[in-house]
Amino acid sequence: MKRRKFLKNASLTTVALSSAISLLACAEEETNTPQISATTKPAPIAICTWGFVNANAEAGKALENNTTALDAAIKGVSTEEKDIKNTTVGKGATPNRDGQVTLDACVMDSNGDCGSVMCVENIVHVSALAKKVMTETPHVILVGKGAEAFAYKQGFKKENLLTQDRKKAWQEWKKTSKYQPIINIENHDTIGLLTLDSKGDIAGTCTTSGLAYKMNGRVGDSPVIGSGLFVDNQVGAAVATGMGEAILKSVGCFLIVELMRQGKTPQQACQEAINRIVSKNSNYKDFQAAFIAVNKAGETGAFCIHKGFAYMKYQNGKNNRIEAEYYVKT
Ligand code: SD4
Repeated sequence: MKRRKFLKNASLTTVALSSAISLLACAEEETNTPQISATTKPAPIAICTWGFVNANAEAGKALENNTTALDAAIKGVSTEEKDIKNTTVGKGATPNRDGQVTLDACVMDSNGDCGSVMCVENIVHVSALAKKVMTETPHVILVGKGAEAFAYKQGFKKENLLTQDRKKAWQEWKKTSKYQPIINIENHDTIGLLTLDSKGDIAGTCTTSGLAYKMNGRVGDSPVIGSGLFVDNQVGAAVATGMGEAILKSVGCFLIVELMRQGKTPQQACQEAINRIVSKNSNYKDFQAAFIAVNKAGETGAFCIHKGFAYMKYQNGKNNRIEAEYYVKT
């Protein structure tokens, strides 16, 4: 009797379990099903933060020559990394409060693989270095001296990143040493670049020196996967610029991709992520934060806290500057 009851219960449990499993499978299938279906494959697209005309055109042209999404993105941002006039990226960037230029970067590709380097000195092309972390190590993140040593092993050149101009500005800053860990309209230029290639695959990269005169060791959102950059090839991608601490706290780029998965347009998703930052930071009027995004169908969008942020969009041989919508209307 007991055995029969046990068997009956066991088979009921099996039925219940298998229906629970199939329900779970359905739910999983639902969340994994991309909501964005491109009816016709979009022409390759490159978008980047701020008005980096040349960087974005480089990426866009590379895509038109069938370069993969990630390599095109890295090619684009390398233009800014080597440009000493850009004081927030690569060579010629503003140092930390101790006079050292330390760089952060990350990459993410259409397979969902990613690499990141943080607080690296003496290496110009940290976006390419982040790709090497992704392809040549079993890891995702390398920091500081370890990342630098790895760079030399990979054939990267040692270069002094601190220009005379930035050294002078730092010495001037030291006279008052006013620590203003705030990113506003004047002091940022981080380049985040997203690409959709001729096969329809999506990738992105983000590269920066972060906050001017930051504390030694400070790392912002830019090299943090999910915060500064996120790519899901089924859905789309997002990249951030602005006040890293606020962006980190909201894991903004992951949020945007998940919102697009649920059916929001890139524009709506970027706006929602900024709303989230605004609602959680009572000092939002003091800093800038901005996101740009692209989805699988080739739609793009951007949103920021304050007026003054624009992004570049390259498609079909045209490289357009698009002013982003913003939250603070006063
Ligand atoms: C950071 N988000 O380190 C970066 C800075 C930035 O334009 O985007 N500047 O916080």
